[in-house]
Amino acid sequence: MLRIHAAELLVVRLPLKFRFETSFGVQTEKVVPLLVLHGDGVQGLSEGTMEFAPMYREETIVGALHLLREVFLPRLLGQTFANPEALHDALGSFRGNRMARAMVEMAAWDLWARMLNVPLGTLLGGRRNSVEVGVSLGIQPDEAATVDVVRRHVEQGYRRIKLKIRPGWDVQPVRAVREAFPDIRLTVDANSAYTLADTGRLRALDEYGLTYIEQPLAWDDLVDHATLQGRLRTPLCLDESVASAQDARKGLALDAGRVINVKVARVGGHAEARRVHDLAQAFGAPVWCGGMLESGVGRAHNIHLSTLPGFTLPGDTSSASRYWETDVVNEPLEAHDGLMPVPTGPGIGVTLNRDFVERIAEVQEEFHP
Ligand code: OSB
Ligand code: MG
Repeated sequence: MLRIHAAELLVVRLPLKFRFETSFGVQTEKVVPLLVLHGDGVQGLSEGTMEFAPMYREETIVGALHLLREVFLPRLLGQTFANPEALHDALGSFRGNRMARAMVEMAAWDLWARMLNVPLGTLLGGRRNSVEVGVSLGIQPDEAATVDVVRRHVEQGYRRIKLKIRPGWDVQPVRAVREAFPDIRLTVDANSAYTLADTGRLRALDEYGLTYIEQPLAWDDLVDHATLQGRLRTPLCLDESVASAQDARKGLALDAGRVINVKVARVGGHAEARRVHDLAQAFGAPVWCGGMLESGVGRAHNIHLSTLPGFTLPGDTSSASRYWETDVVNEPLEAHDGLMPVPTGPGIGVTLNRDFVERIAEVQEEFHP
């Protein structure tokens, strides 16, 4: 049984080691909300991946903090649940806000796995001890800088390079990178910056052997993606517009995309992420695990999810040291030759660096029944 005795909310601000530019803006730091659920002698950890401003999807950090403090945690504290799914069901009457609900659900999975003394990946049904990873590279000032940053990451062994693109910065970087590296697995991510009026521009990308084009059209669209897919040879990959297994089913049934980027928090947690994975497998569609510039807590969750067998394309969960001078967890999460080892301890297999986190915390609150 899963008994929730207490909870802690911590919010830290981490400077990013690189400037991350996408079609929706520039990021130089990350605000990371962390949740600790206290059970019987063990603690479960999770990280919120909603952002300061609703640029990727609609959820925000202040919105999530409000829901956790005033709505979700009061429903869970002092209660006992049969398993993480039963705990998640206790929040089932609430609409949307999947990233906020996922914070509770993911911490419950970590807590449950630690209680059972098994790695989370094993509990979810995964069987790998390392997962293949690539990198997501932000928009660079010019083509030379793009080729340069790609070269550095290819040399580190990353198994796929993803370039962020936007209208006016798409064919040029892709052509430059493809000329320099004819054989690498290459993809692009537009974060919803295009419309069907740009079909010609996107069709020009068909020449460069991309594994997929990620989320070219609106964040909440499936229908226009299906129209676009009918006009392109390159597979589309859905990210923003899949918030559930039902969305995945509709997207694949419509041929709105042929690949799915699974982000565990975007779909509301591990149980729903596994349903997206299972559904995609039934359609014969590959999935891969996306990232949201996570700290070590969210990164460890992503690694465990990626051990499921349908994750057949490299994910975005690259080495933590690429992002942070100091991480919030004690264990290094480092890929070698494009393979990220799965932490072997119980649960997500990482522990909070309390000294560091409490020293920099902008929010530190405790909750009791
Ligand atoms: O679209 O996959 C995305 C980061 C923030 C928001 C959206 C996305 C991303 C990334 C970075 O691509 C992936 C990572 O390195 O964690
Ligand atoms: Mg994306």
